[in-house]
Amino acid sequence: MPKIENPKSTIPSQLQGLHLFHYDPAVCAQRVRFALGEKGLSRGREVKFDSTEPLAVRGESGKWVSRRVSLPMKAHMTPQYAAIHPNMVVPALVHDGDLYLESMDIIEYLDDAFGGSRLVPTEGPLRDAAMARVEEAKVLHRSIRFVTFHWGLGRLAMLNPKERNALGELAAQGDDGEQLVTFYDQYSTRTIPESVFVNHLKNLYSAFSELNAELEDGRQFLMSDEVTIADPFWSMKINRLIECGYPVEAHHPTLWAWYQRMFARPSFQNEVMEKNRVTNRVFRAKARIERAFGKGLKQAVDAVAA
Ligand SMILES: N[C@@H](CCC(=O)N[C@@H](CS)C(=O)NCC(=O)O)C(=O)O
Repeated sequence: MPKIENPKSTIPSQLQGLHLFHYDPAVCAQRVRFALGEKGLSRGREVKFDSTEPLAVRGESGKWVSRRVSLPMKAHMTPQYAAIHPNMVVPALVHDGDLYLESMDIIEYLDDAFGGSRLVPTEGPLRDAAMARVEEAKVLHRSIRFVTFHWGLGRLAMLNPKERNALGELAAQGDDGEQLVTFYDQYSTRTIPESVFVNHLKNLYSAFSELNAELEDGRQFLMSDEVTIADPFWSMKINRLIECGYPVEAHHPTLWAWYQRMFARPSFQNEVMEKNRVTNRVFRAKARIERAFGKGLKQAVDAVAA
């Protein structure tokens, strides 16, 4: 997979072994951590994301160094992180000084570079089908952002004018490939019409219904009876939506059963949930309150389905 040539930051080239720039509750980082777990690689030392102390730059055998980039603290919107990832999103991976961006590319890279379960099928048609499912999931990531911000994070995710200015300035030097500037400008000034959020929810609902129908042939995982790269892409989305109150079991029962199989895997428990339990509980409690007031994601999904 293409490594990033000449990153602006001097940090990646100093790192030995595997280092993941990530945030525990971030869906895009969760799928990479799941993949690391499936490859038999576990979480090692925790260091500051921009630390170049002698101990912090060292690799650990069979482990990855955790470089936490706090999204609530806006650590991803700093010049230090923007020099590593010009889109200012997590995750980013460094292996022996080489930088890789984009969760799909990172998982493909890990799959080739390490042993453990094979995640990208080697057989042509199965590989193409799995990668098509991943591409579809990537496009729908925008919908996840709209839905989870609206029904999950709410006001907590709004940026004040000073933060929006700082983001705009940083984005002007990078490429803002994830369109953070426009999104945060509109989201923080409440200028996104309700219909836009509902349309994103409809996109997700119809994609989940399609997956649900496919799984009805009895396969254990999305592409076959083996886990592939497609499974973490979709299960992390569902995990986040469940946290926000999406009634998956009621609307997509076969997809729910598949999600349970994914959830039970040690790599899901250890690499995704282990340090995400507090956020998970907070999200779920908030969703319960909103549901009780008739304003939750549950009611919105029921309306989309009606
Ligand atoms: N296409 C990218 C998407 C990365 C992405 O959007 N990451 C989110 C977390 S899931 C992020 O860092 N968002 C920062 C923000 O919304 O401020 C990938 O798959 O790696």
